[in-house]
Amino acid sequence: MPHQSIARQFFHFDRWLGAEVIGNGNINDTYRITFENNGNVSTFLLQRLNHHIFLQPEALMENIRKVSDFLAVQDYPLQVARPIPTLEGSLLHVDEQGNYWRIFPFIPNSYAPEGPATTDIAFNAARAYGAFLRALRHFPAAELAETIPGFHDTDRRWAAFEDILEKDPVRRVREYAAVIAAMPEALPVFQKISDMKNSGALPLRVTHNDTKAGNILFDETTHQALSVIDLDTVMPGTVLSDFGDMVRTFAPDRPEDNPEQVFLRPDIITALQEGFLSETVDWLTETEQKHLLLGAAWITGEQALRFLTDWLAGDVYYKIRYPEHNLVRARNQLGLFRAIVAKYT
Ligand code: GN1
Ligand code: MG
Repeated sequence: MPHQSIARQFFHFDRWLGAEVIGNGNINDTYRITFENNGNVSTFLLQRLNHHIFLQPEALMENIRKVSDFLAVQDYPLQVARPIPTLEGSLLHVDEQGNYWRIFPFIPNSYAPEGPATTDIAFNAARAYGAFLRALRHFPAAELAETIPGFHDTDRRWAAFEDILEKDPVRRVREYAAVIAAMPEALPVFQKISDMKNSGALPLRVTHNDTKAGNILFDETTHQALSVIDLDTVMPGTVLSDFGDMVRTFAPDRPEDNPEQVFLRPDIITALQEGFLSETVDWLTETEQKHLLLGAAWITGEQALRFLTDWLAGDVYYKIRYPEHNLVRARNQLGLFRAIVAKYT
C-alpha cells in the first residue's frame, strides 16, 4: 500500500480508505486519498511531483509556500490550496525510490472545466486568473526560483527543436517532414515576442505560466471560480502568456489532443478579454493590453513546437496515452495557431 504509507508521513490516522487517480495532468500523478481518524473521514490531494521535469523540487515547493503565504494576506477573492507539511515539517516526502510526494487540501464539490466551456465559465476563469495576477503584482519576483529555466523562452525552445531535428533519436524526422516544415510559420510571432521582451516593452511580472482551463476549479453548484491551482510554474514572466494560454485552452471547439480540425470560438475570446480586463485594466500597461492576442498566437505556437519536439524526441516529456498522442497534439495546436494568426494578428 504505497499511497497509504506515504500519507502516514503527513498524518496520523486510524483507517485507510483508499486512493484514486484524479485529473489529467500531463506531468505529475495526482490522487484523491481518504482516511478515517477518530471517526472523522478526511480527503486530501496526494501528488507525485515529476522530478525529471522539475529538477529542484525543494525550490519549487518554497515558491509555492511563499506565493500561498502572500496570497493569504492579500485582498484575494479565491481559495488558496496551501501545501500540507509532513509530520516532520517538510513540504515533500521522498520515498525509497526517490519519488517526491506532496499533499494539498482537497477542494470539495468542484470541477476543472476541461473541454469546451461556456462563455460564462470562460469569463469567470479569466477574471479569476486576472485576480490571481493582480494579487501577485507586488510580490517580490526576485524571491522566486525559476522552476523550469526558459519555460516560455521560444528562442531556447526553437534551439532544442533544431537539436532534436539534427539528432533524430527515434528516426521520425524524414517521415514527418510535412508537419516539421509547417513549424517555421510560428517564427515571426516568436520573434516579435522575443523583441518585446528584450527591449523591455513587456514588464517582467510574477505570472502563473500554466493558465489552462484545467487549472482552475469551479463550484459544482454555483459555477463560480473557487481556486487557481497548479502553482508549479509560478515565476517571473509576462502576462501575455497567461492570457494566451487561456485562449489556447478555452477558445477552441475541441480539446488539444483531438485529431480533427479545430475551430476558434470568437464569443469565448471576447468573454476571456472581458473577464481578464475586469481585474487588470487599471494596472496593465497599454502595450500589454494591446498584445494579449499576440500572446495567444505565441503560446499556441510554442505548445505546437513543444509537442512536436517531444514527438521527434521519442515522447520523453509529456505523458502519452497512445503512440501518436504527441503528433496528434502537435497537429491540433498548429491548426489552432493558424486560426489565431489568421483572425487576430
Ligand atoms: C503540462 O501537466 P499539466 O497538464 O499541468 C505542461 C504545460 C502545458 C500542458 C499542455 C510543467 O501541464 O506547460 O501547457 O501540459 N506543464 C509543464 O497540456 O510542462
Ligand atoms: Mg501544470
